Amino acid sequence: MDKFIRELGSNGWGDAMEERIVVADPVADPQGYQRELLALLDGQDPVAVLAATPPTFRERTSGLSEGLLGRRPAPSEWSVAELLGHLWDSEIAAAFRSRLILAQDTPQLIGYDQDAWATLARPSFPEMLDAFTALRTANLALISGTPEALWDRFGIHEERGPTSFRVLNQTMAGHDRAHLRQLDQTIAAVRG
Ligand code: NI
Repeated sequence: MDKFIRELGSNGWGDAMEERIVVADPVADPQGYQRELLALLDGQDPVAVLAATPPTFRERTSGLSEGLLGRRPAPSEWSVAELLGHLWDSEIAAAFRSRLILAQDTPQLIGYDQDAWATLARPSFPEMLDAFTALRTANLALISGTPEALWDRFGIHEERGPTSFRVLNQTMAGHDRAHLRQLDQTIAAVRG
């Protein structure tokens, strides 16, 4: 998300891995990128998809050694731990943006440099997994507890324009699916 949804943008490490999952360049073609994430959702209930991700991530990574969790499949691709860190950062951003959309009138949804965030200090893998799970649970409470009539409230996304609460949730669910695929590929690659 160059600024906003630069998914491992063209200069970021992890770029190659993400490109295998999502074709559209998130910086050059943010609308196409969003369409691809929504296509990954494939009409499924975003709440169900979002709820399934933390336990799925936990299950697929249980038993992996610290060494494997931290191993990059290639110098330019994220490790499992770095991938979780990206989901954690995305969850923080979504938590803030969804609250802006619901509580303020057409707020600006400012971007962040995900590659720069990825360099910041993080908790250990188990702590981050617990934190991600807890924040996702809180965000799901917000989503589930928000009346349907409010799902069309929107903010102005820096790159994608007007973005409703509904589309934000759907995009996050598609983003989960993209990165769970990446997770499977990463685990297979580092196990060798
Ligand atoms: Ni991503």
